[in-house]
Amino acid sequence: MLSQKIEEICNRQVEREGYSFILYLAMASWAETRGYPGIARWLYAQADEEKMHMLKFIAYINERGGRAVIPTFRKPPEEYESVQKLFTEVLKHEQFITGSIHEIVERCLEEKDYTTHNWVQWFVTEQIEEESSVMDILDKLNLVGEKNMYMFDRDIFGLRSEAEPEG
Ligand code: OFO
Repeated sequence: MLSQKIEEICNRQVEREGYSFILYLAMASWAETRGYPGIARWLYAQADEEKMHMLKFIAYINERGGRAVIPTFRKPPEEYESVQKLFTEVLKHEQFITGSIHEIVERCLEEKDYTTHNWVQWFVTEQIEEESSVMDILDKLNLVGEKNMYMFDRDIFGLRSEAEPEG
């Protein structure tokens, strides 16, 4: 059974993972309309992963005797100045999510909830991977520069194969 404090912080994470989902959808849609199919594909796949993260939290809260609350989400930005700026925002957002997951870890230790502590380790590891893959993309972007966006887009297209919307 989850304590009220753990239930609350896990529900806060439902909102944050859900916002990550729609944030990356908004970014994907922006990239798609700017003629960057590779970047759009990467972001759609990323959005899909975020939806899965949100669902994991919902399932966990409900399985452990809590009640997952589905929140409303604020509207993500529609415009991005450049691909570099967009991926800088992705990295910032992932760093924020890492901090948020670490707060759950801390709360678990305070509450001596070793079950949730163990369960949330999957997210701790996932965040290491997510931050590092975005940092790799930013390194690559710095190398190719704004002028070679066609090449960059073609490159990133090959990184993800799943999650292209139908139609
Ligand atoms: Fe990007 O890992 Fe969830 O939010």
